[in-house]
Amino acid sequence: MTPPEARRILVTGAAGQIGTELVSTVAERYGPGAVLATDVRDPAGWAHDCPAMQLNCLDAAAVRRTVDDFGTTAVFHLAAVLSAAGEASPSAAYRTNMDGLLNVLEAAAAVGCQVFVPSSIAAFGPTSPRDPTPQAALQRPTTIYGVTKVAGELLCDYYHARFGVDARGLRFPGLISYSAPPGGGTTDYAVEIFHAALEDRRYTCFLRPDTRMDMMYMADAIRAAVELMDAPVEALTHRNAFNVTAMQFTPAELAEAIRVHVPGFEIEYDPDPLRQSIADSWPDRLDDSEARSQWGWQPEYDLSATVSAMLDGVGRLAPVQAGSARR
Ligand code: AKB
Repeated sequence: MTPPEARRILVTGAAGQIGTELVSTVAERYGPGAVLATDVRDPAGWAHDCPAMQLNCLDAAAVRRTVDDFGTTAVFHLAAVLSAAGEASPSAAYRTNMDGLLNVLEAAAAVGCQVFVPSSIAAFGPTSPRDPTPQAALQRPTTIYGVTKVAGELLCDYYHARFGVDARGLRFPGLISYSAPPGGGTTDYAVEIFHAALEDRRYTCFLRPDTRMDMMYMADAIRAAVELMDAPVEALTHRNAFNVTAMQFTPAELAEAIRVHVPGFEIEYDPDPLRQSIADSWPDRLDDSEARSQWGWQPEYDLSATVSAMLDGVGRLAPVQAGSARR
């Protein structure tokens, strides 16, 4: 394991929902010079205070060169197309999610660095057990995103077995955060609802009120990724695709929890057939006992802590609207 002072962490998809918060966390932990934030988007508008550059993960030579030049010890590979966006263009989603990962794993095999790859509840499908979904369960997802997540899990295992790449990963539930929008997921309602609650005191949800899904607050997700990457290898029976979870709720239950802080908040439902069918195919709750026993995973944010943190964070983004909508 690379000592903390020698870490050189390259993040792909750094301008995205996970990347934005991961970059700040690792820059704070290892120093801004130890982190290189990359994204296919132009870095001009990003809020990072560490070095940042444009990088298209589909450009294998550029990925290899960047990993090499930075002296990378770990890549957090977050560049991906999410579930609903993937259905708009399955072949493009396949290329981004699979070829991008392949290029990162190839570069990691060449330089001998670690790789973190997020998988998802989307790696399961309607034939998987739903509540709880075991660590090892039938995986027959029905979205292109889910297909790439299962294939990505296998590719990471393969690069470890064949080339010794220390590729680790987590199956994340829906992630809730305020620093950057999620963009194109099925669980995005659980982020949008907070902005709507503070701006308009009403929200139209694209899922049915009783759609239960697994969720996690971003601070827990970032901590889980960093802790897994730091876990001593002897403690791990496997490295990749650990189920992790923090809470489960429906849109109706989330609205109720928000109403505690935003009296009069109203929610109505106008289910979108695509996103509803995706949500209906996903687990209600992952069984994360392997993550808990192998590397000590423990979530800190439940529904009520998440709602408080989100209202606080979103309120700080938009102080005028937030102030008028909160008690
Ligand atoms: C999505 O909704 O597509 C993602 C996920 C659950 O992986 N948030």
